[in-house]
Amino acid sequence: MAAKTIIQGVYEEVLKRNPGEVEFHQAVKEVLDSLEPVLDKHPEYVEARILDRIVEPERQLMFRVPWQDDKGNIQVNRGFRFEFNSALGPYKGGLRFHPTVNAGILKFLGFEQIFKNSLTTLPMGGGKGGSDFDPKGKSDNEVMRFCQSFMTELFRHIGPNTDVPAGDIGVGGREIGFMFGQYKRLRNEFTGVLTGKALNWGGSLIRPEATGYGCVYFAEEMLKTRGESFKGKICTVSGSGNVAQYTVEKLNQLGAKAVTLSDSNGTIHDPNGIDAEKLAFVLELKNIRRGRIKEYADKYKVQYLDGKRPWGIKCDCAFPSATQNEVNEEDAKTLLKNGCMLVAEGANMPSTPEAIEQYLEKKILYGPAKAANAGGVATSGLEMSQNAMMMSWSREEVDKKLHNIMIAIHKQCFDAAEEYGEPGNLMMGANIAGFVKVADAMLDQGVV
Ligand code: NDP
Ligand code: 2IT
Repeated sequence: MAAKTIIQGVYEEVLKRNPGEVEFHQAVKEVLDSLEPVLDKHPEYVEARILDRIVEPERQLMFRVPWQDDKGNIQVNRGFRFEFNSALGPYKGGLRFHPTVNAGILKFLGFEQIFKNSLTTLPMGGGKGGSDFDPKGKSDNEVMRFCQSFMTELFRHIGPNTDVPAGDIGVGGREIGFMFGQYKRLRNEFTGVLTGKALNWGGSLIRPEATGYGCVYFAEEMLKTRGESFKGKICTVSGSGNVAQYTVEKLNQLGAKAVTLSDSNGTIHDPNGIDAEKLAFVLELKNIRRGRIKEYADKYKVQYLDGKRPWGIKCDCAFPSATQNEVNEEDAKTLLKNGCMLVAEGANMPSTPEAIEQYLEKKILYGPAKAANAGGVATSGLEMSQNAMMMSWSREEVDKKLHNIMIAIHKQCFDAAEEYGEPGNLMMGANIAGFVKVADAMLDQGVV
């Protein structure tokens, strides 16, 4: 059977088995569509039905999370963990707490995580979890009670050699702390079961910075292929959370000028650049006071675009770092019209398929999420290594390892794109290089 027909068959089965899970369908389609030349070269993958197996999570957990709010009312949320693939190592991937979380969202994220983790060069399988709990507007005590209840079920399914969760949207240092405390209490064991921990109880230096720094390191490699650098480049960044914050910091360090940040309410545009001092204000605003980005516009007297995303602002490079499908076809056309020459994805699947088509057609530099934002999980892998050795590396050591990993990821994507006849197409390169490593491990391990 022709590779195209096989891929079509697997995709139709995914649609049938996972009705309504549109984000999952989207993530699967992008990967499958890249694999035609791989199946042509590797009939053994078809024989072993690797595609049919890889789109089905190894295990799916869904559970009730009851907790009591500050007024004494009982609240009920839903908890999930999708343990997608363990061919390369323990399941690894973040937890997302956001009201839009459902099975389809977490399956898209868990599926992406398999290939992303494969690209990191470290031994990690893929998984993702979370809850439809909304941390916005909740007190620290409410967040703690929720996290304790969530972990009271999750603890029996995870472990340092089984499944190692971390943060994602709505889950940062505070939430990881509460969940770690409850895990330790239930197991009577101090182990590296979560990553993104604080420094004084097993965390790794640079983990908070890693996704943003890594994304900029990756983009720097992309620029080098065209003899360019970040010096003087105007950059737009969306989001104002963990990934966005450290993307801006690294852009500043490399001589670029970051001019936007956003949240779900709107965008700020600071043509003079978000310098170190203004960024410190953003960190305090977002990580401690947990306020809205509009306050930046009020404080620094810059433009606030109510209800808008940053893609209408003229830039050389764009860093979508908020959420999935935040750049659509129209946005992509606007970016291109305004001369944007690079898009590097800090968020997971931030560009719609139609937006990606625009980037590829115009042959701008496009760094797909599973490669560009892999620095976060890679540094989680480094945190796991340090925990296993009961040692901690210096800031410089971790940063150097992260930087080298991002260079290696770029090389894998670049080389795979060449090898499979799509030079310069890092999306195909990422999908292929990420897939081949997992597929080979699955072949080695038999029908499991
Ligand atoms: P945070 O919770 O720290 O920040 C999320 C930011 O994105 C906030 O500014 C938030 O605004 C905005 N946002 C979230 N959802 C929406 C939405 N539906 N519409 C508009 N804005 C939205 O999360 P992170 O920075 O950790 O994550 C951002 C992205 O990066 C996600 O796609 C995540 O999966 C991805 N990622 C994260 C990694 C990590 O290590 N943390 C690693 C790799 C990828 P508001 O406060 O208004 O909700
Ligand atoms: O999407 C991601 O890669 C993350 N949220 C980080 C996962 C991790 O295990 O560090």
